[in-house]
Amino acid sequence: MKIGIVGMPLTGKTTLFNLLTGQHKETSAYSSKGTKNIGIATIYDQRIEYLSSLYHPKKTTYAAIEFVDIGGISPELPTKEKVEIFSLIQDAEALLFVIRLFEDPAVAGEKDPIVQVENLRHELLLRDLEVVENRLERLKKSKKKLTREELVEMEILERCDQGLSDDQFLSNLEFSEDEIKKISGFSFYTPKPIIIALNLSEEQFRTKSYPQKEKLVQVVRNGNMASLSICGKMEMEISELEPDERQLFLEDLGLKESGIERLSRVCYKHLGLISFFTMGENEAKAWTIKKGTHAVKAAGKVHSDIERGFIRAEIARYQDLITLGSMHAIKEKGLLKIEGKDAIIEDGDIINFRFNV
Ligand SMILES: Nc1nc2c(ncn2[C@@H]2O[C@H](COP(=O)(O)OP(=O)(O)OP(=O)(O)O)[C@@H](O)[C@H]2O)c(=O)[nH]1
Ligand SMILES: [Mg+2]
Repeated sequence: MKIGIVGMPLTGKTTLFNLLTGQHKETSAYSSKGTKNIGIATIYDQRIEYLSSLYHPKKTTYAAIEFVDIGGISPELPTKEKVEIFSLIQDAEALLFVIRLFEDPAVAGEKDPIVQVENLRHELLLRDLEVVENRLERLKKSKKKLTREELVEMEILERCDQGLSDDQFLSNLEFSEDEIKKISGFSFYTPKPIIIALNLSEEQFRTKSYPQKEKLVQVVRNGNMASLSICGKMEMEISELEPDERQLFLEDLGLKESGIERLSRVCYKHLGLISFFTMGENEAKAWTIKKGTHAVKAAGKVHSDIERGFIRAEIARYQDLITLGSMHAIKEKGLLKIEGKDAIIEDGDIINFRFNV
């Protein structure tokens, strides 16, 4: 799973990227333009920690999301540069908008959060519109008679064109699964799910009050987005503390976890992702799948051989393990489920796949 970090210049994108991935890329009060940073963020999960404490495997592996941090997008940039910057996140499955609310006279940049969101939306929309119109023009000008396939494509693109021209994201339009497949090759930006990180000052974070709050709630709701508040500066300070100091600091703020842990979890959830776990002497591991995935496909995540030679999945519920304390007890109580290929995997399932190749 890959998420692109998008925002206008100097909103705190690279700062957040560093916090998410544990890297130390340069941040500055001057715009970074065309840089691209790639890194992996761990999805912290108490459950895998518990599994690990129970069985002491040699290795514990958390679920992970890849983040790509790109240069700021400002309306003044030449179109060619904007296209180049966006192309760095063309293959991302979702977008994280970093919207700045903190004020800092030393750091230039757009202050109005609604203007920032609208700007980003507008740029994404334009990118898709350009692609749609170019393709439509080529089809219409074609000297050859259009094939049936091309006629179908044209009809879908006409609807895209209409929607985008009406300021609608493609995610807001209705397409059948088949139609989505037909246009997936264009790698459009506006069907991607969006998560908004509101980068607040410490004061705004503590008081939960900041400019345009109600309007932002509305924008998030209307666009089917997810949003959360964070404070980049404070997160930096938190990340530099020792673990027990960190806990005290968070408790003082009335929080259970850091904003970065929250952010990675919100992304996970908004994308409809869940985790299942595998346990062995060597490794306790969290695997990421979409909600609704069948057992045999989940097996394929672990190894293609296991998918191919799938016999059955032995599934324990995480909650039963918490209650009963061991896999042995779960078996004794008859709570270990034996499932076939089509079983739907639930969040927190602990799975042992039986296979034969
Ligand atoms: N006061 C304050 N400053 C911040 C915060 N987050 C980032 N900054 C500062 O803002 C400046 C820009 O931060 P970056 O993380 O580089 O921002 P960016 O969005 O990656 O910038 P570009 O890539 O140039 O568009 C730096 O000087 C940061 O120290 C914050 O939450 N509060
Ligand atoms: Mg940056």
